[in-house]
Amino acid sequence: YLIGLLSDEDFASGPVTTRFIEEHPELLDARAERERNRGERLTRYLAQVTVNGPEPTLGATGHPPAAADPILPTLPLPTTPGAPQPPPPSLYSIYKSKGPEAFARAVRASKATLITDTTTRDAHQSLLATRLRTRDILAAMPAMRAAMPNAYSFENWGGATFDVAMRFLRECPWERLSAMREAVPDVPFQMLLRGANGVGYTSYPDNAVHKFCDVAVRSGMDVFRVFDSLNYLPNLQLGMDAVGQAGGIVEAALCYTGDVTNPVQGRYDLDYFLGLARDLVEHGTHVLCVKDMAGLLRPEAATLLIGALRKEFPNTPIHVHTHDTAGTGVASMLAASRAGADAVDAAFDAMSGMTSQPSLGAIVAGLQGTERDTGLDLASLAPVNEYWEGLRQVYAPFESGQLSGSSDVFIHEMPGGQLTNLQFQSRQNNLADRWPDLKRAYAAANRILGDIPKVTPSSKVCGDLAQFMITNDLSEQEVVERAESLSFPSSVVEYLQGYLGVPPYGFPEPFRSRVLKGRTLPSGKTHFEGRPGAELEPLDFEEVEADLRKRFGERITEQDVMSAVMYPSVFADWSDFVAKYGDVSVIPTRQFVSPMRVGEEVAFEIEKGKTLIAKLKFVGEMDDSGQREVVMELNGEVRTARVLDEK
Ligand code: 3PY
Ligand code: ZN
Repeated sequence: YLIGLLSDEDFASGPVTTRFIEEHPELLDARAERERNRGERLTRYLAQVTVNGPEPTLGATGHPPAAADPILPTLPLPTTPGAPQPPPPSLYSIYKSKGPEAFARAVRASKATLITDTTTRDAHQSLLATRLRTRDILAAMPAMRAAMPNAYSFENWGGATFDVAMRFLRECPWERLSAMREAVPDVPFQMLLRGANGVGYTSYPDNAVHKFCDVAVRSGMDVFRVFDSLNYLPNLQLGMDAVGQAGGIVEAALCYTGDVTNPVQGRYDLDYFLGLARDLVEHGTHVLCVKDMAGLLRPEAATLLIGALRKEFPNTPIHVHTHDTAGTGVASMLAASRAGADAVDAAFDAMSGMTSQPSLGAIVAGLQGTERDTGLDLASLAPVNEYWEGLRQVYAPFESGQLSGSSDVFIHEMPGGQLTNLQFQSRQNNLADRWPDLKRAYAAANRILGDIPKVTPSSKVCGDLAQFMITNDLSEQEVVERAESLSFPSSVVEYLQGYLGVPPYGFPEPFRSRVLKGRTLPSGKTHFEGRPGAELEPLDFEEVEADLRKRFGERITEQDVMSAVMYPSVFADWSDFVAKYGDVSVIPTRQFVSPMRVGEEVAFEIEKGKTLIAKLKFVGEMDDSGQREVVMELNGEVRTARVLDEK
């Protein structure tokens, strides 16, 4: 209670005497009451999971999490006397003291190939349906910091993590960001920003994207990888401007698709990518990223593309991102490094491979002793990797079931995250036998849509069309011929209406005209002419905040406002959940995803220095109203909850 009291405003600003406590016993009571309440709500959650399992939307399969806890990695921090020191100054301190341009110069000047570790964003998004929880990420952070003090960055936020945190994990994405920042005060953090789509799936008003970036920078984000799912320049420019004006490091990305060494029908050839890169550099990107979201950048293609970019942009840092879907990732990143890339993405070995990023250890070993040596030490990376190895087994309920790499990605071109997600969904819906058909339909859907880069959200359009074709047993030819009479998924119609922008080689005709026949936008036009976000009214954030306060109380923060702007109904649903169960992010993952057994005990910190120990004592028979009595001991006190058995 005393720790809590110290943060009480009256107490902190007033004269510090023990009489204060005597004079305000109600403060102690109020705090005790709040804690009791918090314990009560968390017990209710544990009881609910014990009777009904985790929320069905969490998507946990029947695979039980491993019984053993992962071994916490401990490595001496650079601040520990005698610990190995990174070569000063760190990239983070350069950025903070001299700005993004100085950061870019330092990256360009580095002989070492720099590494971005993606374990805490894209790797788990691709392998574990984005389900890594904050507490497990935080447990690795100090050791990651010690093992990789001169990383280009830790990619740990944005992309799907924002949505999934609230929607499924019932956590606050912003609290995750500040907690990570506190744990790692000196390595750049990186996020994935979907350009004009922010961290969502559709265009937001311009001021929403600007404000989001501003709040993100102030909350601890540094490098923003900005992409657009159609490589549509106006969308990209909006995201770049938003990051730049917020003071972040702009890393504009060209989304790689096709095969630059063997362009089909003259599309996605070297001229296309160089042209786009020129536009991004002219628009002032600090760093140029080649974003190979599906793992299509073969080693020869990396040599050609990165070599050409290096030659044309000698002063701009180049950062390469890939997925290891077919198993070519390490070879491609080594080729990219040789061709002049300054930084490449990798994931800790245990969280690498297949649809994730290539293995960090393999890349480090591959460059060891060369003039582009990463400077990372395999022995220091090992304890962190062991942690991820152990932890991944706790997340067994979220594995996609994929056992190996698969080179048919060069045919269907599905991005890493989507591939595992669709495979997972096929299994959940008992459609595993249709999975090969779905992949073929995806390739056909891409041709129908005009052969587009496929990444969130254009990849969803392609996936929705493929599923529509499978469900309705439609061939590629039938989809085009019968386009006027079919009721397509809304994402397909909206894509054709220009909601995502304009694809690189234009919209497919006559398919588009057929689908749009007789349809109009709210504006009365058949489709958007340019950047769709340009037609959206600016948001009034004060109004949004006032509305949220009315609905959810006074605790609404600036960050909450941005969460609600990005995902209004997800935010509302999450707030209702928190009101009912409290902050479940403190519960260890095993008990979060799987029922406790009678006699099992779990301990967790609800705040620094305050631990709760919950023990399951008894689960009763179902009564006439379908409820079960669940008896728990909470720090020795008996608590009883009645839970409706929904199974
Ligand atoms: C995302 O948008 O979340 C992606 O990971 C795209 O590659
Ligand atoms: Zn990716």
